[in-house]
Formats: sequence, C-alpha cells, structure tokens
Amino acid sequence: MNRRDALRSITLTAGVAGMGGLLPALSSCAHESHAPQSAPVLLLEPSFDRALPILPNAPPILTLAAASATTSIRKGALSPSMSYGGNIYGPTIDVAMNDAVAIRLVNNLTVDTNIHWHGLAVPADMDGHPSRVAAPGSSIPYSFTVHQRACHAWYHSHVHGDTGRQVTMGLAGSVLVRDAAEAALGLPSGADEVVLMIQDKRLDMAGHQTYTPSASDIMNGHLGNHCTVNGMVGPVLATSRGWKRLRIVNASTARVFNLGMSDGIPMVVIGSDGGLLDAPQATRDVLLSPGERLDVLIDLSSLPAGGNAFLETRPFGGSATQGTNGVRVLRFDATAELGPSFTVPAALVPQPLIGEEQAVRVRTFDIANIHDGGHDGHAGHGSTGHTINGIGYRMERSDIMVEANSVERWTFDNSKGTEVHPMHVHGAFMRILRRTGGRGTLAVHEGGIKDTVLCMPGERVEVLVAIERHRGMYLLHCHQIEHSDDGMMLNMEVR
Ligand SMILES: [Cu+2]
Repeated sequence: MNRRDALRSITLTAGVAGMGGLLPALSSCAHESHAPQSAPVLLLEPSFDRALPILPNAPPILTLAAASATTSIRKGALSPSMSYGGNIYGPTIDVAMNDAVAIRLVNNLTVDTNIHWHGLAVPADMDGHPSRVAAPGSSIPYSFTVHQRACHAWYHSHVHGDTGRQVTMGLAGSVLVRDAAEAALGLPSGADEVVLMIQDKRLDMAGHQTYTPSASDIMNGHLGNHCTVNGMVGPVLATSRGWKRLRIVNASTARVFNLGMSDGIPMVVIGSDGGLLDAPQATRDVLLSPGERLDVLIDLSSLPAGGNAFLETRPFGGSATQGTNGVRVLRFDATAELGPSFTVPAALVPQPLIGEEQAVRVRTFDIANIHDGGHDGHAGHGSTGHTINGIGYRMERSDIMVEANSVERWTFDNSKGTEVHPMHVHGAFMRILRRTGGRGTLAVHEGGIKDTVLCMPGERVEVLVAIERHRGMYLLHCHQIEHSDDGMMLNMEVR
C-alpha cells in the first residue's frame, strides 16, 4: 500500500465509522452501491463581521509550496487548512497572452500532490494528470506558454482519490489571462475587479473544516453547511459606489450555487470559463456548478453611502439534494467614494468560431449513475463506483482517442440520472449547443467558450469540443469531485 492508498484508507475508514455502522455493505464491494439518500445539507446564514480577504496577485514565475496551514474560516476559530503559501488557497496568477509560465510546485505535505491548470491549454505533461504527482519532499517544475484569449482559469490539486479533500482544504487558486482585446473594453479594474473563490465547507462545532465523505456524500456530494468566499464565512467588502467586475470561481467539490444580487442590483454576465462573451447578458441569477467560472459586472452606484447589498445564492430546483435553501454570501458596504463612470459596452469580444459542420466524430457519454467496481479510485473502501459509459477510471488505460486540432460533437446523457454532474474536459474547449430535458435551455453564461458544463438530473447536453494542439494524455471527468475521486473519469488521448 503506498502512502496515498494508506491515506485514502484512513480517510474512508473514518468516514464509514462516522455513519454509526448503518452501512455494513460498504466493506464488501462497489456493486452494493445504493446507499440511503441523506437529507439535504442546508447552508447556514452567516453573520457578516470581517473584511473579505483579497487573494494576492503574483507573476507567472514563482514557487508554490503546498503545505498544511491554519486559517480562520469562521470568526473566533482557527481551522486546519492547506495552502500554496498563505493561510488558504494560492495567489491569483496574472499572465498575458504569450507569457511564459514557470511555476515550481514544492510538496511540503505528507501526501502526494500536483497541479492541474483548469482552463489553460498546456502540454499534456504539464496538465496535472494524476499519473504525475510530487511525492512529499519533492517538486514538479511546471513550464508552458500561455497562448489563448483572456479568461479566468484556475489551478488545483488533481491527485486521484484525494482531489476532493485537497481542494476543499485549500489547494486551489486563480489565473487571470489578459489580452489587448479585453483591455480595450475598459472594464472595471484595480480595486474594482475582485476574484471571489466561492466554496462550501462543512464546519464542525469548533469551526474546523472537515472532509470525510460518507457513501451518501460520494453520491450526493460532500455538501458543506457554510458558504465561504476566499476562505471566509460572512465576509464584507467595503467598496466605492460604482461598477464592480466579479471574477467568480465555484471551487466547491459538489455544491451548485444560484448566484444573484440582492435588492434588484443590476447584474450583467460578460464572460464564462473560456473568456468574454460576444455581448453582455443582463440576468437575475446564474446557476454555477463546481469548476465553472463567471465573469459578472454589478452596479453599486445606486447605493447610498453607508448602504449595503449582498451577493447571494438562491434556492433552485432540479435536484433532490441541492438548492434547497438560499443564503447571503458576501456583503458589499458602500463607502462615500464614487467609482469611476462606466458604461457597459454593447459588444464584447467575438468568440472563436466552432462550427457544427467541423465535427469529425460524434460520441455519447452516458453519465447516468452506472456503477462499476473496477477502477483506481475508492474501490473496495466505500466506493459507489461512479462511471462514464459504465467504465471506471484506470490510470494507465487510454479510453478516448481524439485528433489534435479537431472538433467533435459530444452528448453528455444524464437523462436517466438522479445526480448532478458538471462535466469537465482537459486539453479542449467546448461550445454548448443545446440542452434537452431538465432545464431544457442554455444559461446566459453558456453562450461562451466552456471547459465545464452542468448536467442536472434528467438533462442531455450536446456540445462541440475543440481539441487543442498538444498531444498526449488528458482527462474527461465529472467535476463533482467526490464522483471523479470515485472513478467518474476517463483518459482522453490526443494524437
Ligand atoms: Cu458526477
């Protein structure tokens, strides 16, 4: 048993023990997978009593030292966490189109770790494939050139079987890619542009975050009882009265947020995973699943000095276990200062065209909860055996062969499924064509280039996939990370 397996075994033993022996079938095999559905985990309304931590910016040439840390997630309590250098999470890495990135990951943890550059098109050996990890005390030099349009990418651990725990504890950060087309729009910048890493956390009575998923957590998601922004429950951002650009990433393992502004504050979606939309889209709220990013403008100019407004997550339908209640997430306190004058541009930046007629191959992926024991994840230790097309993940097996620089048309079929699956592809970007069943429509931010798409229970989502230029082994997986840690992941070989 290697170190990672040992850790996994300890974690899962703790998880099973915590269920009071209600699930004796777990000790046998993955096929006995139908754990009882637990009651939805409700989010608690926070009190807003501390300043929002601003994640520091960093240039793309640096060392990220993954280490255990402590952070105050809830006021008055110190929680164990993990970080790339601070209390929790890593710096926001600022890169421009054509910049060289040279980042050394140093592993100061007692378990394996690595980094996946979620939303960056990088060579396969730089992509954070789970077969390439840094053992404790060792390091991985990541170096590549960013050659893609302005966007909000992010980075996080991708160690198979331990990703959910490492990301929840804090091994994640943002990457902002800039280009001239974006700069020409004069969007809110400086203090008026804020990265918000939103993550639900399960806090115990002492205010410590815990991550020991039970079998029902592996099915329904390890849902937290608190919503955090940049690692803090109930943060407050004191800010001038004017337009703000919020760069949001849903860093939860499983929690879908339905994000909107209180008090009828205008909210305009301008971008998604792969950069800016063609045109701004005013909206009331947006469903954002784990792994997805949202680039949104909000207008606080109508607030009086001393007034406030909230970013909130609202209840939503479509899932038996999610969206049950809504809470306020972040409070904006208006100062006396007026922000710079700004008019939302009528047009943004044209999307790269991915035409349906370019597709050279059609594939369907059945993601509707077919269970299988034969994978490298939690097998034999409480696994429910999540699969794609009935196949559980094997580290060394090539599952999908695709051509570099080609386009394919894929369908994610969750029409018979009961679980929430945000599907994520590495080394490729997607254009969402249509959604049938469930919501039956595309969300406003889904008009943009995507790397992650939410497939709610009952939904079939058709996408065009533009495979990038790099060859080698990439991944297609569910970004409900308990599912991918459980084997809901395939190797995609680009040739
Ligand atoms: Cu899933």
